[in-house]
Amino acid sequence: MSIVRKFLAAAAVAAAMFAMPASAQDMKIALVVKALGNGFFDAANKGAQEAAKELGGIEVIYTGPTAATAEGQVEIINSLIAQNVNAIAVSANDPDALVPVLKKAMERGITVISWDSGVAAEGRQMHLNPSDTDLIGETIIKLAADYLPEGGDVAILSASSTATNQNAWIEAAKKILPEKFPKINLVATVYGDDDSVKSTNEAKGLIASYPNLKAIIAPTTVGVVAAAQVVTDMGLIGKVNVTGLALPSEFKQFIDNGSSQAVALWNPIDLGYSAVYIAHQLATKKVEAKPGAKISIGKVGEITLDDTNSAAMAAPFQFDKSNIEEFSKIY
Ligand code: RAM
Repeated sequence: MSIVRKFLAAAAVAAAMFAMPASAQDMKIALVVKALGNGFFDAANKGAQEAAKELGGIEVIYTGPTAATAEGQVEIINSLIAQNVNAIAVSANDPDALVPVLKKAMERGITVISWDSGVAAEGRQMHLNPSDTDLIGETIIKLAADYLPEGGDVAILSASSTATNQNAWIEAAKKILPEKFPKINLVATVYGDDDSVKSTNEAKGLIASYPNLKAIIAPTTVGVVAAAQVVTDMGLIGKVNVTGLALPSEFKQFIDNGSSQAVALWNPIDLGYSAVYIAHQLATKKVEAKPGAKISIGKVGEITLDDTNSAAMAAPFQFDKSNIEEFSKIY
């Protein structure tokens, strides 16, 4: 090949490189969830992919352990660091256990945020709550109290005992109980680990232990389905009302059959969209995570970080017979 030809060939390669599609320079944002196989996180991933498409040049890596454990997440985050991702957005199974590995990620220049279920402040740049913690705490009790005018025994069926989000909501719920809902008697809090089988067994255990139980409050989309199925199967519809936080597409059948009067949730698609949008803003240095910072979340709006570098998205919606059909088609 002549020198001129060689030069022309090299120039063609260089030109082709410049013309390469954005995907060749993709920013990699990992959406690490509590566990795979959870419809709530699948819906969040839908929003995450939407944000990636809208912003362009982003590959979202949707990942998580098979069971909702911190150890599983540590392993995954280590491998994401090795893959050189640009950002990690995690819904944590434990506020503290992930801190060392997330610190390591940040030291390597990886943007780290938590969303849905937070990590301690030293393990992330910011945290996105789906909604105000006190409001969710009050909402889950009110959902039960609204259908118990005479009051009575209720129990909580939670996710894992270390889940930051559920623990914060339960604490908020307990705080307002005596003052706002004096007739509601919280008899127990049990943990189903966002696992259907364990949640089913825990729901059965509550029914066996507390014969006067009037409501099971499950602030987890996995637990609430398990509890409603138990109430249905045991013929307890009308005796034990199941409520909490539920994904309308998974839960519609239990509003329809009367094992639940009403449940609540925020939009999980918007939550996943926001997590990726924020991670991108931080990773591209468009904004710095610090108290008072205003961060755009595209079509969802804007958040302002508080003094713990946290912010909340929007108020939860309530679903009952009047609207669950419509929402079940969306998420
Ligand atoms: C489960 C998870 C998640 C929580 C929802 C309400 O899917 O525990 O973290 O936000 O329920």
